[in-house]
Amino acid sequence: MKKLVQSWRWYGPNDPVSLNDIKQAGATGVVSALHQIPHGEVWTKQAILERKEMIENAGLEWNVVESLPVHEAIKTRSNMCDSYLEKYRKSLKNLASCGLNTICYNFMPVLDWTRTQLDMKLDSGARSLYFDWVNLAVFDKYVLQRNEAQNDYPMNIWEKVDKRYKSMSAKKVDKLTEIILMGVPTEKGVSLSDLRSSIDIYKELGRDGLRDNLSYFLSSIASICEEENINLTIHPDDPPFDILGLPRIARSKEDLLYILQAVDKPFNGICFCTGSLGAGSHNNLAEILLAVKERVNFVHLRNVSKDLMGNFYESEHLNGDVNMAELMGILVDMNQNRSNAIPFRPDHGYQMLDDLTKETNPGYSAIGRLKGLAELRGLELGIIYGKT
Ligand code: DNO
Repeated sequence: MKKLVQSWRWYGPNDPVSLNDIKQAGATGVVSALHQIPHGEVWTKQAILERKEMIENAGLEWNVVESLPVHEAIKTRSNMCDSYLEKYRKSLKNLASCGLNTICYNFMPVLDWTRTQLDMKLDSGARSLYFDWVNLAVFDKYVLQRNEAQNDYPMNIWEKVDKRYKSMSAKKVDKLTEIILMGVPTEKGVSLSDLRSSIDIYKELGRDGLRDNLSYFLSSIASICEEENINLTIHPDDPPFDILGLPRIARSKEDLLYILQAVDKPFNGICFCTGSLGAGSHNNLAEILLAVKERVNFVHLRNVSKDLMGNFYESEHLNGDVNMAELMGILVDMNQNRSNAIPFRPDHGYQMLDDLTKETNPGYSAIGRLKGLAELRGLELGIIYGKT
């Protein structure tokens, strides 16, 4: 039976995890992006080929682009939208001409994935990423000082929020702020004032406006994607909720189906991220995967453990609220009907063993992901064995 393509995210030549490490971990595919190019600017063929050659010289294949970022002007459809769309189309064309056809993006307003702690210590001594609603509300009320914050959390949270804030040193509040405003590690984060003005813009736009802008984006790139045989995959919102007054439109089965139908063409696909969707108790992952499976062209496998308040930490790949064996069973079946095997990557991993003493990108140290990949690979093999 056909196997999924084991892949690994590589942030490029400055990533502390080397291409050789990736090879030793057993991945064959590399998921990478040109983080050095400012969001929205054209990825030239030369820059793409340079990265491609680096990866191929290590005996690996650049199989997925994650991400080709969508500029805020496109998300908000502001003045410069059409010129950024033109640039996006050029980048897509250049990528396709270099043989890169699976391209991931997200449509999250301003902030990409959001956590409130990057080094939560587990009993074993390993460290993981954590999202805590009380800390988010501390930031929202006391740092961002957003008026509407009061209405956006359950009433009974505020006593805890005030207490938590009072117990925090200024240094801790600064750290929390830095973590929330952090984007992709190799790119610069968002400033508080940018976040404030963006919140106003998105308030005006609302969820429906954002959905319209996503449809406009997809329609504007449809012909180039079709001509160039590109599979575009939207990454779900992480976490799958509106946060800080910013609307989010890729949080659930309904959202994903809406996106697929908005421009109902095969190029318009999904990056199925089990950790992002799994952080919402409103999501039944197997049901979602079965509903959108024809259009899933890239997969992130990660687990989460939620508590009753909806706080969650990123747990071991096979251990947590996400039933990984069930999902892997569906993926194995899906993969058999594809002409090209579906790529997956272990999305994040614990910081553990020797990586605890190293400078690593949060979620992207080597050993935790190596463990995740090994477990997932074994799970897939076991499922395949059971079917044959
Ligand atoms: C976090 C990642 C995201 C993802 C983007 C895709 O670890 O899963 O940053 O790459 O949202 O556009």
